[in-house]
Amino acid sequence: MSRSDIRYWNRKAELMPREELLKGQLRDLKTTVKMALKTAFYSKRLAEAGITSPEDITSLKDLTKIPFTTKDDLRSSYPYGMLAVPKEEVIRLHASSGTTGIPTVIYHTEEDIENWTELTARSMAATGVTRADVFQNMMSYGLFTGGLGLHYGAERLGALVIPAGAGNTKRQFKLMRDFQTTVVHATPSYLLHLYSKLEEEELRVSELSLKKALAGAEPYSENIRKKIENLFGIDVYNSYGLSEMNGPGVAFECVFKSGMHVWEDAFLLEVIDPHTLKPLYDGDEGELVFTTLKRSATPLLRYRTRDLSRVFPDDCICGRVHRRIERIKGRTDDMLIINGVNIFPSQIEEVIMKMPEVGTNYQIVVEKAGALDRITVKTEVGAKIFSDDTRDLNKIKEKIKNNLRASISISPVVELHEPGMLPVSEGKAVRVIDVRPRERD
Ligand code: DLL
Repeated sequence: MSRSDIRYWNRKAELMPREELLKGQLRDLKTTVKMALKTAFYSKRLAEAGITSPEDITSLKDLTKIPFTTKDDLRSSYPYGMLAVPKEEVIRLHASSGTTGIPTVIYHTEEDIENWTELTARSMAATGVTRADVFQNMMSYGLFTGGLGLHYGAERLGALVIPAGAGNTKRQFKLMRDFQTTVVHATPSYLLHLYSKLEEEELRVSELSLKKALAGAEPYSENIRKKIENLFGIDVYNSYGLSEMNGPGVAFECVFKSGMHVWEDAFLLEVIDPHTLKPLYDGDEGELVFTTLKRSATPLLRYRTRDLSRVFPDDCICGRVHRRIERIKGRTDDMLIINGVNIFPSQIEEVIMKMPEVGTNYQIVVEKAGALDRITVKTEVGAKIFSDDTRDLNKIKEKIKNNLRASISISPVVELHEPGMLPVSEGKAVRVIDVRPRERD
């Protein structure tokens, strides 16, 4: 990539000087506090912290006076406790269900949707998508934000949008071939699944016109990115977002693929230590916390994402003023403790996906074996390897085991599976199955 590959969607918003960005952030933070004070939830929560008017915020440093908001807060104010405008002004809601059953709901006014659309158009343009592209959206449409979120942005950009939705691999291939799709939007696990089905459909990559994939909604390692890029011969760009902050369009890679630019004119970014809750410096790893700056229907202040990352302290070659975050390492709640050793599933993925023998899908199972924890890493390997001598299979098993032991000090049981044998999901991949009894907590 070179400088000539850089495309800006909104030069003013993307290239403004840092001081101007910070000035705008303070102005919009005050507006957000003003809106938040209109909600049943925040009027009480902010008053407890001594904030009763936007004038109580005089600089960005005052942000730390504001209490954090969590997913539980959103749930406990279900359905309308966090709505800041009359219902008549709301034109859409999105909801995410999670595991507890009570959804978290985010409402949008017309202007909120307009702002979100601008952000997703800007994000896609940063990866080089143009009106000449055919964009096949393989994310699910509905309450989930992945489908509609980029759909609107892609239309704004002027691309030809195919609203395919998630799943139905056969139809996805047909659409890709018939309409010469150039850009797809999907979870990384679904992209790997697609590849594993190519052969079954008697298709070759060369028959497709694919150039790019925008991949997100779940964690994936750099090695998974490389794998997808090499298999399809395309560029893969990382896209991060969460339904509480609209959905996709919070942070996106540009053509340089060196971290994701957080659109800081729309989201105030903090990185905190998840234990002490103190803000950290750029470069330090911690939990991402966001405050909405441009949303009136559901303003959210200091929302704790549970996602772990860090801010790159240096500037990107693309010149955008918006700081970049590193690929998400995991969530504070998905760290596994295996016989006392702390590991994130992403570390296991990083090791196994580097190995050429390992196929496109894997799963981690954690269980009790007597007093100890037992971790089993199940991976698919190429069909050819399976038809070979079992001695070769054992060698691969040993190699995976040794690599995991050497780099992250775990000694798992390794199981090899034929391609297509491990479960795939249409939405976010379920990589870890932890069946240890709960009392370990
Ligand atoms: O997954 C929004 C989205 C849709 C993002 C499409 C990107 C593309 P939720 O369902 O609320 O929203 O899940 C949000 O997913 O807190 C992260 O833990 C995880 N996540 C999202 N994108 C990434 C990514 C959408 N690129 C949760 N890398 C977030 C790692 C991601 N994790």
